[in-house]
Parts: sequence; structure tokens; C-alpha cells
Amino acid sequence: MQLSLNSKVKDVCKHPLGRDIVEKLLLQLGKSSWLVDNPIVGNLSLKTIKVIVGKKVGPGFFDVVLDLLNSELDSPRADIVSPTPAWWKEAVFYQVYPRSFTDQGIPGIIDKLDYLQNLGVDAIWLSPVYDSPNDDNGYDIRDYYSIMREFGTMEDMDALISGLHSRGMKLVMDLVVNHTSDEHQWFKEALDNESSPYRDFYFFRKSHANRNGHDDRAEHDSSISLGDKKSYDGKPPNNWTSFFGGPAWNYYPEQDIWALHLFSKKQMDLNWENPALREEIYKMVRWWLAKGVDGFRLDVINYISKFEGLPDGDDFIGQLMKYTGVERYFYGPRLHEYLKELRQEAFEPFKAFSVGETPGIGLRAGRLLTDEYRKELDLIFSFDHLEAPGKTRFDDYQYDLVHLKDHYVKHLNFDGGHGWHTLFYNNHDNPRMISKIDSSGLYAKPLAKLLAVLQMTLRGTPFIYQGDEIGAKNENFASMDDIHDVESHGIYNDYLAEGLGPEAAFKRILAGTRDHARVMMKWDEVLRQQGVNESDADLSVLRFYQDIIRWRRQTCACVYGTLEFLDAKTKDVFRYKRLHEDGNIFVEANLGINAAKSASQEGFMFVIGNYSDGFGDLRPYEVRVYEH
Ligand code: ISL
Repeated sequence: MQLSLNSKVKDVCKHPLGRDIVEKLLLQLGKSSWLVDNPIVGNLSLKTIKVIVGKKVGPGFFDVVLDLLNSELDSPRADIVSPTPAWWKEAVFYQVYPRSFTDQGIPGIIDKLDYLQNLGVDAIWLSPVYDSPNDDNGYDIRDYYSIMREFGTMEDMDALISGLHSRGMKLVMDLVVNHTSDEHQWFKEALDNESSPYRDFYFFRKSHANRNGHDDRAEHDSSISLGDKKSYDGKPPNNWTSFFGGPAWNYYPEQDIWALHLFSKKQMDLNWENPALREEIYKMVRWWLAKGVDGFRLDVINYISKFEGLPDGDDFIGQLMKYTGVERYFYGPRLHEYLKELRQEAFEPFKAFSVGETPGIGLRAGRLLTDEYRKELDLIFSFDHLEAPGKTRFDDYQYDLVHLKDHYVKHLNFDGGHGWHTLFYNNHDNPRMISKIDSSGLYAKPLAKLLAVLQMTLRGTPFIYQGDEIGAKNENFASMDDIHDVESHGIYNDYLAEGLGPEAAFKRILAGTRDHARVMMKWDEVLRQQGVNESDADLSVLRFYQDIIRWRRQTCACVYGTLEFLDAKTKDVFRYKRLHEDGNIFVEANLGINAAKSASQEGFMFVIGNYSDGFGDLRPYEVRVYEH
């Protein structure tokens, strides 16, 4: 059904994307869903709501939202099915960030394959190792077909693939196809020659002639010299902003043209509307798969379809989401079509695996991307569980695990068996989760083990990020000089431009910088944790990870068992069962530091926990796993 201003709030809530957006808003505002689900509000028309909130949200808001909702006509299936078995549902993945896993590039990773195998890992997701000028640590690819020199050679890559395969492990590479480096041959040719066939591989646009008023972002853009600013009329083609600070458009004075970059100024967005570009991408994916790669993690893959004409973003949404324009591409009108095509043309012939990185995608849209019958992606990474309601990554606050529990209760059974989930707490883009929960570090060890248990026993595929297995924490960076990430510096400059003092701006960067997760892997700590003479009662985090992964492997309930939450409404304690014909498990976890009553279940025997024994009240962040 097409929605219009005559539609009612309840119609919007019935729409999958509409419901996702409403829920996201309610979460941000800390309000209960009763606010929209009660019949009085539910029966109000959007026209009436517009009269009530119109001033606050501005004139274009409703049109923009309706445009977005009307671009999605499908709904997830309502029936319940049993999940089909797949290797990637059973596997434990481990993300390697090659710049800091070792300082030896790909040969360094090969040296650590035995370590990973001993840990119990089945597959690695390798962040980009392609040739790149490294403006964004390899997420700015210059040549998809060659390896970054400092990481090694194509022969090293082949050796990595065979080293993994000979150990029965798999390799998932990073696929960055929303953008390329501005040093990619396609972009260079496209910029230099207006009639190049590559011109339409990107978004080149003239200044927006009709934009009203003077856009002072141009004056603040220090990358453009004063002389150039004369020819540059201060009007980028639209008002979108970049995730890495400043406008999402780069101006090329010699050609008097702008090009779109949602990320850094050197990461130019690709135009997926162009079939020739899509064919180049599919060809490249097939080339890697033919080499033996087992699948891909698809970088910001939900951004590849932009609304036609690249219309301005809504200012109110921009303020709310911190980035202007996102609603014009985070769930674009041709996204499903492109994903189906990519799967069919490149993944399907190799039975390859895909996990999409999909920032901003909610529960229902997530199903439309991953439900098996839709033949799009196998899995997605969404990030709603990584921050508490109303908080962003750059807020300095204490993360409450009750949010995590609420998130899981809502999400993990929602796919009715048609889809599957990813279970992760860290990656190369986020500060360390255990530091967000407890900045004192006092509970780092029990917390690291608690997260390991949740990750290995909930319904979904675990993705360990390098360092999780030794309980890695945030770093004590002293100033911006210690920070290398292009995102942190871009956002820091935005903060200064907004009037924040250098100290306050640094404090925010310190809370959210991606560098916490990008420092060198602490191999001395690995050695220590491997070697310490410890009692079973106080295993190192590393030994605990090994144990729980090994146990997961032999416990079918952990993978395919049905998931049943107990006491879902009880705060502070998280209890669930996984039920399977080969045996059941029961997990209980104290989500805070106050003692909590244990409610062990009849017939279940204690298997593993993060304290010395499984008796009495639950201690701070204690988790216990039982079997029956
Ligand atoms: O969308 C965001 C904020 O809402 C960003 O956090 C965004 O999700 C994230 O930065 C996207 O990450 C991926 O693409 C980037 C790269 O820098 C990251 O390392 C990568 O994981 C651009 O390729």
C-alpha cells in the first residue's frame, strides 16, 4: 500500500521500514512503543501529526519519509520455519585487521594460523589488503587486483588461502565497492577526461546553481586554496555531509567539478546505476572467488543505491542522525535489486558466503536483506547494540548491559527461522566494548568472559575481533598527536568548527576513536595468557575462549537449538535456554555489579562460568552455563 499524508500512524507502523524508523526514534528518545501503538495516536493521520510537530521537524520531513517508505513494497514473511544448516552458521569467525594484527603483513598472518586454529577459529574475515594509498587504512582501494606492497605479494595471498584451507579454515575478504580511492585508475581517467567511459562510474556534478544563499562550508574547507575559492561558487551539488567530517563533495578546481565521497576526500563513491560498473565489480568478485576465497564482508553495502537525482537530505533528519543526507542512500530504491544481481552473477556460481556491513539498518529491513528466500545477503552487521539508547560513539558514558539484553530479546528470534544473526562486540571501527561497560577496568576479566559466553551460546554466528580473546581494553591516548585515524581527525575538526574547545573536542574523540581497536595486537599478553600457571578456577581470558569454543563445537544446541528467553522483563539478570534434541543448555548472567539471585534450573549441570565455581548468588558480571 502506498502511504501518503492521509495514512494513519498505525499504517506507518505496519510498514516494515516505517516500523524500524519509529522504533529507532523511540529508542533514541527513550520512549516506550505504547506511544505509537495506542489506538488514539495510531488512528491519527500523518496530516494531523504534521500540524502538531510540523514546526519542529520542518516542511520537507514528511515528504522525505514518505518517499523512503514508498520505495519498499515488500514485507518479511510471517510464517515460522526451521533454519537450514550452513557452514557459516556453525563457524566461529575471527576478524584480522592486517595493519595491527602483526607488523609483518600477510606473512605475519600466516605465522599465526596455528594460533588461530588452536583458538578454535573456523574462518577469518580479513580487512582490506588490496593496493591502497591508505588514506583510510586500505578501505580506499587503488587496485582490486593487487596486494598492498607493505602487506606482501599475491603469492603471499595464495599461501594464506592454502594455509587456511589446509587447516580446514576459510577466508572471507573485505569487499569495498561503495567507493574506490581517488587514485584508482577509473577515477583518474574519469576526472581527466569528461568523455571517458569511467566518468559515469562516479558521481561527478556541477555546482548546484539553484542553491539559495552562500554556503560557508566552502570557506571552511581548508583543502581548497583561497585562489581556488574564487572559481568555486560555494555551492556543492547537494547538502550531504561526509561521515568523516565536512561536506560529502570534493571540488576539483581545474575541471570545475565536484565528486561525491560519503567517507574521506579520497574515497570516491561509485555509481551503481551504471551497468558497466556493476559488471566490473562482479568480474572482480568472481576473480577472487576463483582464486579460492570463500566469501566476502561487504563494506557499507547498504549505501550503494542512492536516490535518483541525489536530492538534498532533510535538515531535521540530518541533525538527528548527525549526518545530513543518510535517508537518501542508507536504503536506496535499487538496493535489493543490486544485491540480488551481485549474488546471482558473482556469489552463487561459487556458493560463496556474504556478510554485509549495514549501518542504520533496523530489524525488518534487516530481514528483507537476509531472509534466505530473498537471495540477497547471508548475514549483516548492524550496530544498534553497540551504543546505549540516545548515545553515539563519541559520547563518554557507561554502557549498561541491560540494553544488550533488551536488544537480543527483541532481535534474535525475530526472523522466524528465515534468517540468521551476527554476534559481535568489537571490530576495527569501535572502541573496546568492555571499556565502555566498565571504564575502571576492575571487571575487565569477568566481562570479557561474559561477552564470550553470550557470543558462543546465543543464536547466531560469532565474530571475534582480534584482541577480544585476551580481553583487550581501550588505550590511554594523551592527545590528538596519538591518534592516526582519518575519521577522528575529520570529526575533531568539525567539533572545533562548531565551537568546542580543543580539550573538550579531544575528550569526545577519546571516547569514540577507532584507534582503540587499531593498536598493535599484544602478542606479549598472548604469551603471558598462554603460559600463566593458573588454576582451572581462574583461567586467562584466552584459555577461557579456547575452552568455550571447543565446547560450542560439540554442543549442537549452541548453534541450532531454539532460543527461549526466561524472565525477559527482569532487569540485571539475563537467562535463556537453547533447546535441541541432542541436549539443552541454560545460561544465566548477572548484568551488573550487585549480587543477584541465581535461578538454576532443575536437571541442569554447571559446565563453565567466569568465577571459580557455580554456587550461591551471582557475583558482579557473573555468567554460568549449564547443560542438560
Ligand atoms: O555510518 C557510520 C556512522 O553512522 C560509520 O560509522 C560507518 O558505519 C562506518 O564508518 C563504515 O565503516 C566501513 O566503511 C568505512 C571504513 O572507514 C570502515 O573502516 C569500514 O568498516 C569506509 O570504507
